[in-house]
Amino acid sequence: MNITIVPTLRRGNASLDAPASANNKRSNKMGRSRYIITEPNKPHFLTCTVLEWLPVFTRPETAEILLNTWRYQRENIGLLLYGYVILENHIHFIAQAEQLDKCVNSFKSYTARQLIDYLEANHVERLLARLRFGKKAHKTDREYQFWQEGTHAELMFSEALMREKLDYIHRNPVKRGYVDEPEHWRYSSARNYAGKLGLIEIDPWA
Ligand code: NI
Repeated sequence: MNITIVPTLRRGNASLDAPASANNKRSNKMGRSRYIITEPNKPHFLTCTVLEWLPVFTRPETAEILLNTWRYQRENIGLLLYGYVILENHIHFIAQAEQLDKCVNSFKSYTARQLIDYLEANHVERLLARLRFGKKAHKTDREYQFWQEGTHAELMFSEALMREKLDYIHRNPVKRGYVDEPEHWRYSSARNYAGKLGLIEIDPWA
């Protein structure tokens, strides 16, 4: 799993024209353009999407798996989690770590395994069939593909952008019409920022 940087701020960046690394060559061969997080210790806005936008996080138990994994990474590998939201088929979060790229990759692979285990144990056959069907043929190390490949990552290079993205994250469930106010959505850090108790602790951007 690579980290894809798609933001406007990267466009036209001269470093993108640098000689292709082995990794880039492989990506080009596969017809994808991919960029690695170039400043892996800085805060980034990240988006992970379930394969084919399948609605998996409609059950509290599945969202729990994500929350527990963030909790573990905060407590054990120094993840700074500034904000997050879980929607039924994708998540957004703003995070920082010494090696954020590795951190996100392990988040994705660990949660994918746990979520597949959950779906199997609960015989959610239709979802599993789609996740099995969507698996890329070249991925012989697994039976299912859970997350879409790559992770949308944007460097939070300014205070203003950080504020804007936190607000964007917290307003996601409102924009979708699920709730009237950001802090009415349990599965985001909106409550933490409103001075209420959130489902997990975060690292509020002061
Ligand atoms: Ni969204």
